[in-house]
Amino acid sequence: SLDLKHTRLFRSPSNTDDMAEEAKKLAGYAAVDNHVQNNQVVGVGSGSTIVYAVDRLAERVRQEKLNIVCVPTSFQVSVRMCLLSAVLCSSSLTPYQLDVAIDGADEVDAALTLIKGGGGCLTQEKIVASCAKHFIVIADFRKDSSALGQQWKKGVPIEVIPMAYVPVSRTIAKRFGGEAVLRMAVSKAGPVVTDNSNFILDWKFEHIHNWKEVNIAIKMIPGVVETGLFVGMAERVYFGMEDGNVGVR
Ligand code: ABF
Repeated sequence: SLDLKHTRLFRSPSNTDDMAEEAKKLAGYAAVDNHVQNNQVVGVGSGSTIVYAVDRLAERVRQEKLNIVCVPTSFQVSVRMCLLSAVLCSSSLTPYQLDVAIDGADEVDAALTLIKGGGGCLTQEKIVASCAKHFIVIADFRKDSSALGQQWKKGVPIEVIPMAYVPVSRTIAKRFGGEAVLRMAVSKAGPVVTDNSNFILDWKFEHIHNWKEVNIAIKMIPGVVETGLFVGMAERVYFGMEDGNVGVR
């Protein structure tokens, strides 16, 4: 079997400090060990934290000969999962009812409301999370906040149909304040295009909102595909902490 443990294949760039990497691993392993059993359909998100959960899932599949169907939301994760353990990956939500979905987040507040999409993926992740009996989130200590915006300063990602990004941006700023900025590719060659061929607006909000109400209101704006606000969806969040422990909320 391929030993990819020491590669940085699809892992976060080296600028993430080792403490955070270890914290991500703690959270990923804890979520898989506490929530994945044999004969399950498991949804898996994207990002760098989820890679550790994928590694642990693959390790358990091999060691315990688990029968798992994985529903990945990113090509990278499905490749890694297949390479590591030849887990059956379903490319679509044919198993519409998942037993558990595990995913990362950009920030988690006291009510377990999440900001997701900082990595450009949010819509398919929200769909997979919505189809799971249990949605489990994994994060390092830097994501653990008492209120959204406390640590994550890049705003709420909102996926929009490309032709509508200007009116959506203006409507959000007019109704809720702050500004919703079109996310540009690192090369500045043009806007970031999501896995669904849409654009992303990053809404830099100015104060705490009633996220349940705001999420619905933004979703209703014509042209909005999905918001990066996951309200009332996370059942449990595992935080890898700086001291080597795992916090659970
Ligand atoms: C995905 O990964 C996104 O929804 C979220 O923005 C990102 C978190 O990435 P990381 O785990 O690298 O912080 O779940």
